[in-house]
Amino acid sequence: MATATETSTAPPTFAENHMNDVPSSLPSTSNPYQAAREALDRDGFVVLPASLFPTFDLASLRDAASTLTASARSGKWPYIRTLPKQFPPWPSKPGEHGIWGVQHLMHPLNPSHATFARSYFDAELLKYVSVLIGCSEEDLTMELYNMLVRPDGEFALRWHRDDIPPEASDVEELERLGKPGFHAQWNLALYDDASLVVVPGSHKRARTSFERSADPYEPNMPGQLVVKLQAGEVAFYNNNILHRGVYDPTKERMTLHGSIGTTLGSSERARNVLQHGVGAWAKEYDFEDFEPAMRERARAMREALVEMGKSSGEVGFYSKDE
Ligand SMILES: O=C(O)CCC(=O)C(=O)O
Repeated sequence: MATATETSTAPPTFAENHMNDVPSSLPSTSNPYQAAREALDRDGFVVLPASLFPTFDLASLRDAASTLTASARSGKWPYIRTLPKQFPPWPSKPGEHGIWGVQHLMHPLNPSHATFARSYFDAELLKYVSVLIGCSEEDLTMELYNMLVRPDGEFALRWHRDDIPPEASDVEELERLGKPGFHAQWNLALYDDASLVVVPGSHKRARTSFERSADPYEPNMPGQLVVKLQAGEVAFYNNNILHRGVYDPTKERMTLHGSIGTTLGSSERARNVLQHGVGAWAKEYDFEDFEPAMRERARAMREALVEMGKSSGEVGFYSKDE
């Protein structure tokens, strides 16, 4: 029989070892995918520890991200988000104010496209994505993979919901929020990152009168929470949660910003995805240099994106910039 001393010196169990990996927002259930979904449904965001994604190769991702960011800042990589513009379309040159994002990480013209694609089509990530969307892995659609970087000067994003304009009435907001999102969106931090600010729970309700009349850059929205990510952590968030970005131009930021959809909702997602221009190159992408299982997954998801492009016609831009 074990004595008290023996018990206290026994090696920690797996659960004890990983207790601090799990952010407090994750409910205690034995199924981690379901736990993530419950937290996302409840709070509108969920942070997953780096330990859940052992195949993410942070060193290679940082290398690839630094090279592409340098190319974007110098005007060589044309797919960028420029200051002071919050929404697409963005110009292809940084101009005098510089950039805050790099678009199309998986574009075949990027010499490191496969490094980024390996993290986007990662088997474990796709399992989370399919549970969070509520579809099977066969129904997943390739969407966007971009990167949010340290802005070249002072910059912040206004409070917004990605897919609901600020002019929407309470009724319109609630109607849209009541519909399924048909995609999952995430930030994967390559360096510690505290730029995303959310109002937890706001993905399930219309804006309060305070939120509605607040300054677009209100620094203290009631209930706001800064989503703090350590390098390697992944935050999934509902793109219609009330959120903004607050950036520190002196601190390195390279956060991969991805979304994956489902064939069950391609018409709803078409404008959101295609306005970023991914349709122009995705059909040329062959994934030849991938290992076979990943190649098959990537091809199927790419085909679903190409189909979405064919059936949606001209989608235009949903530009909320003044
Ligand atoms: O910087 C971030 O993490 C937020 C980005 C964002 O809100 C957006 O692109 O709409």
